[in-house]
Amino acid sequence: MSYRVAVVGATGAVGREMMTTLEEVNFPIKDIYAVASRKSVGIEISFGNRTLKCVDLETFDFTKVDIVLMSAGGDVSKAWSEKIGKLGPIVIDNSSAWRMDPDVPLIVPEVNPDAIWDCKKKNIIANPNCSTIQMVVALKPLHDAATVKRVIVSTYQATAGAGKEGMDELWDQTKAVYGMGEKAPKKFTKEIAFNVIPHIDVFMEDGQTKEEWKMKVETKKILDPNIEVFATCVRVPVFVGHSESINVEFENPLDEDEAREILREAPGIAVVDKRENGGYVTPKECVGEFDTFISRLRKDPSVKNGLAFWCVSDNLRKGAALNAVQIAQLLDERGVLTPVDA
Ligand code: 11C
Repeated sequence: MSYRVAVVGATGAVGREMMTTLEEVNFPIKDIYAVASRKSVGIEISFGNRTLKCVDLETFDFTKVDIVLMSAGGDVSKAWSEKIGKLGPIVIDNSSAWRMDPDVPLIVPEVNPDAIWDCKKKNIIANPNCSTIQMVVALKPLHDAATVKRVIVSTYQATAGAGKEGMDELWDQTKAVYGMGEKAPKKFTKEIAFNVIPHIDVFMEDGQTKEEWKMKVETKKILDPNIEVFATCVRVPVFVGHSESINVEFENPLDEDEAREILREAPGIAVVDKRENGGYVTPKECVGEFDTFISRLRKDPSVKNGLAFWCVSDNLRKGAALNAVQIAQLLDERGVLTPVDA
């Protein structure tokens, strides 16, 4: 029982993680193709102990695959995903192009797996924004226990969220301090090395940024439209791993010890919360991990039924590639797709 898979955008930071993750979770693969834009044709990509050569998106025959993992940006996805879906395969798209389309499910497998069947409308499934994914993984079991009313979140987002160019800019500017690199900002609006920037994605009319808006509307679509979310999204000089400080107001009382136990039992979550020096997780420690880590869980006495916690996750893994691969696993588990050799 196996599937034919294409990764579109295979040379990018997330595309490469998709390859690594498919291999690590031992996804049942019959054939795998690395697909990219024409300028990347021939570039070699590792898949386990094999080396794949990138093939051209423009000429690739999508009828020969069952699943397409797409991480090539919103414009490429808008131009290609619907066309590919009409040819038969299911596209799992990592961009923001389709997330708010009512005919496209937006899925985090630990949170709303039953939405998977809605993919039949367009043969597209949207992968949420990285900062939303880790937050809803943490909120879901707490929402089931005490009904989340309102969330105030401040993010500390790694440069990997802006792709390889974002990480390169942090590296170059760090070296520039020692006279060995380029200092002028290119990808970010201000210097990111030894700095923080309270701005991710474009500004909207009401003063929030699109990243902040995404955290609100995506949480409503994935978890519950009644939840109010107010976000402040900040870029920090970290290579990989997004952190979030989250304050939650619940409808019903939820004791902090009970919440800790609920989170310990929940899928995709690891609680590291020792209330001592170093008894919490930082982004450096979450790199390459599959779990979303919860630390610093405590009562927020400033509101009725309030809790606060620290949430860290690898934005290239659970925030992107891993969640996409878990959606592919869900397609398999729920029998949405027929394996080629069934
Ligand atoms: C960042 N969260 O850290 C963004 C990257 O909508 O998929 C992902 C943007 C998206 O810059």
